[in-house]
Amino acid sequence: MPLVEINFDGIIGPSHNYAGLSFGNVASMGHGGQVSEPRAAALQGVEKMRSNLALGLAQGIFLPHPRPHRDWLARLGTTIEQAEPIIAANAMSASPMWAANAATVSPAPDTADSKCHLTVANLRTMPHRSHEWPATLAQLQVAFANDAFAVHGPVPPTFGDEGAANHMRIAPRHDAPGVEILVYGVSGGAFPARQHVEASKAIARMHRLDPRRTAFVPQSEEAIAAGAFHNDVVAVANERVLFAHEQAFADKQPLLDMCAAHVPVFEYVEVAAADVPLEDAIRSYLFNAQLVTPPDGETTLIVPTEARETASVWRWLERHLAGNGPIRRVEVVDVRQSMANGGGPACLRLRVVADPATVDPRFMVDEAKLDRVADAVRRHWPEQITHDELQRPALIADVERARAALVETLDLSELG
Ligand code: SUG
Repeated sequence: MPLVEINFDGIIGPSHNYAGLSFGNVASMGHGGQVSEPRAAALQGVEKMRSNLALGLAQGIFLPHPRPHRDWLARLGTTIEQAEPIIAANAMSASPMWAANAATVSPAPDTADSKCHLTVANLRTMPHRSHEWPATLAQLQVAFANDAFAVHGPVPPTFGDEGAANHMRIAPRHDAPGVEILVYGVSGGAFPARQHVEASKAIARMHRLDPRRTAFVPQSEEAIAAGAFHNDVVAVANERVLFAHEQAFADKQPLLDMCAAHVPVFEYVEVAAADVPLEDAIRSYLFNAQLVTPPDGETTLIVPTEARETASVWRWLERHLAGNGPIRRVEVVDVRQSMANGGGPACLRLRVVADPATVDPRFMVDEAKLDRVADAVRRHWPEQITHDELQRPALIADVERARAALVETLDLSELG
């Protein structure tokens, strides 16, 4: 079976809430304290996966992590009942839903040993995300236990690594060698730079990438300052196409030259700030879209509803579709619950180029399995969570029971 791109979506967990935990993420900061809807959120995620299946794409899943994170609380010498509210919120976050931050993935055609390499992200910049990696690593080790993969532990926490949200790849096709692009932030602005170049370089070495086909590219300061806390808020790539905002990178020319040199069919699609201001791009998450190649070969951009509601963005997309640009189709998905925490369609998925037969089948989904996931969500996910009830014993019991039901449904008890 040939290598294909599989999108692994993080199932949105039963503790999904708005605690305003991510400094520099304008949606998280703006929605802190609001009432969340975990059930609706998870069903929106399931619907997104269904529309990907309908396009003919291969689809996988990752489990929500156990919440509250009792081990982390114990290492802080406290419990969910006794912790200060901010510590409790950090232990209750459903942030593993954003699977683009789970790991950095280098497909087999790019690596010296022809294995697909995955490095779990340490996510050390934000406290609520810094404790994700052990449970993520445990899932990666089960899902990708086959010899076709090499799964690595995190880069030491001295250097921040936020996974595939800062990684792109340009290749003639998914199954051909390509240029790997590792984007990093330079600190000094008002908001933290979450991806450090030292971490990106460590990953390139661990993944045995060819230095001639590896680019280390700084994010522009204005992008971070405007709220692009990850590169995937201002740029996305798929096969031969790089789609980015004019202000995404500090200096784009060396990157464009490297892509053109190694991938002659490379195409760069830039959105000018004069057409779509950076603020509109970030509010609408135009670039936090899934750019995919369905079996019919028509490059498709899967955008959130917010993109249709932002006049400058929708105008740009309509004009591009009417012209002869490389993006041939736009699909709109509703992931509003995740968007309010700064997570669009692309944040919710990790791309892995692999032969689906080499992946543990419990992590792959079809319509029937998604029906079972949706059923568990409808039966067990809380309808709403208010910010002041994150330590309420009945809610905590519901959240733990809900995840246990899903784990059983998916037959993944070793990750219980
Ligand atoms: O790390 N939001 C996430 C959103 C991650 C989006 N991922 C990508 N761009 N790939 C973050 O900032 C908000 C949690 C809260 O406020 O409760 C949060 O963690």
